[in-house]
Amino acid sequence: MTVADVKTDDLYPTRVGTEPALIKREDPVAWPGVDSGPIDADTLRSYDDKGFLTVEGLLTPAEVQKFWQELTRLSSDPEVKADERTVVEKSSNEVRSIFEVHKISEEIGRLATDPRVLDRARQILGSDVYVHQSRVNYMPGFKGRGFYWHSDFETWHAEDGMPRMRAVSISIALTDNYPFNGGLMLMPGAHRTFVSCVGATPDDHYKESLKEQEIGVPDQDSISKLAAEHGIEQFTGPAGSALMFDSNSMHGSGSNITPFPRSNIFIVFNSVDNTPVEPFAAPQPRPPFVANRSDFTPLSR
Ligand code: 6CS
Ligand code: FE
Repeated sequence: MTVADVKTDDLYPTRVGTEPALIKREDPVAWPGVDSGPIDADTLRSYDDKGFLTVEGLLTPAEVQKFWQELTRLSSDPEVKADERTVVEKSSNEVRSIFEVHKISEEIGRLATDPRVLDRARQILGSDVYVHQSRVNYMPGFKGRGFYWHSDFETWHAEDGMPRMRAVSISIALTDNYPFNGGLMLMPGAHRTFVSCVGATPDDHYKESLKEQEIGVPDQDSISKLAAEHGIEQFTGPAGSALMFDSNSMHGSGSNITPFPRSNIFIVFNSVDNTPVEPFAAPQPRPPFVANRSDFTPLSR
């Protein structure tokens, strides 16, 4: 990595070098600033340590049913299917994800300001927060393709211009998450290492990366090192449970060949003190439906 390629204010240079690199995280994980909330002290410490936490029964069965019906309505609406914010599976043309879903669906939008969700995000990020990105993932049965190992922050930094690791994602399961139907895998503690990737970002990269990411993907040697040091845990649990994970968690999921879909609602909260600047390693920013670059109004209950 030559010095010329790295922006002076870039703590996490990526996609600019010729060799991968492991860079020590400079940012806190659980940020100071919001002293109370639904997360107890032990759980917050564990989040800081592992980079993720789970919430059993975040949604009631009745709410799961309501959101499952909403997901079914969205995926069968031809207008939604034709929308540029909808990504279909490479192999089956079935709906894979719908982005900016908190704006498309009022029901799902209300989740972003639900105290059970919002207060947890504020507590972790230690500040007011806004939605950086939202999506529903369908991971349909039989043909649902997984997501190879990656750090979300690597993409949000390189392509969306997110300066620091001060964002948190919540993945709310609307179907039962089993080990065998593509449950998300994470490396506990790997969030304290930034894996700098090799390979320049192509123009309009998101059109490919949201189907199958190839640039900004960590090299096998780095993944092996992190897996050896931290191990791998898998998020499983009944519909209604939720996973909250740090923007730099190393995570991935296998494909789903079982008849059981693994569908979730995914909302990314960013601190209002961490709003995007110019991309750190991409020719142009990604479109607003993938990365909010204009509305940083603090969310309130
Ligand atoms: O590129 C992104 O922003 C999305 N890609 C993945 C695989 N996870 C995070 C995020 O939704
Ligand atoms: Fe991800």
